[in-house]
Amino acid sequence: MEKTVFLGLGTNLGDRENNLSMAVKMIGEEIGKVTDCSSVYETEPWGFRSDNPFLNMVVKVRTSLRPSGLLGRILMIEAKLGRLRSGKGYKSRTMDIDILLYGNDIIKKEDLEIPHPGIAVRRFVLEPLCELAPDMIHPVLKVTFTELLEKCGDACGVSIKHPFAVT
Ligand code: PH2
Ligand code: MG
Ligand code: MG
Repeated sequence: MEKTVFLGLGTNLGDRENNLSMAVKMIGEEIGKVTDCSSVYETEPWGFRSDNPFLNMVVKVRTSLRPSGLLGRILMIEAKLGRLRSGKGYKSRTMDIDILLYGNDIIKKEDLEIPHPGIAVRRFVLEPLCELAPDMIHPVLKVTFTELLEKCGDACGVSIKHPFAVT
């Protein structure tokens, strides 16, 4: 059975624009049909200190992968794009792909929590997500993403940069 999933993409190392283009291309090849893309946003690092600002965006995908298989493909794409994982805490990275939503499913496992627990407190997720799904109800919090954005106290800078161009 196919599911509609929303993925959050973030990059603050290397050629950020190319990292996003490659990630969206690989998502289309490895995960499923990309049916919608938000604009690209330039965002201040949230939750850690870095001189490298992020580019963030959200994509909507139809996939027949189960959540564990989806996570496996995501980790593979991140690695192919040069993601190095080390130690604890947030680090600058070439590519981070987070599963924000998997249909309306609620999943709580050691290695995977869906909806992504950070959605409501991260403006860099809510702004692009509201472009694609403003009226969708958060499966756990039971309010729309627009309402979550209006109530979001996150003061980290988020500015829309340009539409995402499929290359
Ligand atoms: N991702 C994080 C931590 N902080 N800040 C911004 N602006 N964008 C991100 O994608 C991001 C972050 C953890 O994955
Ligand atoms: Mg993340
Ligand atoms: Mg991640």
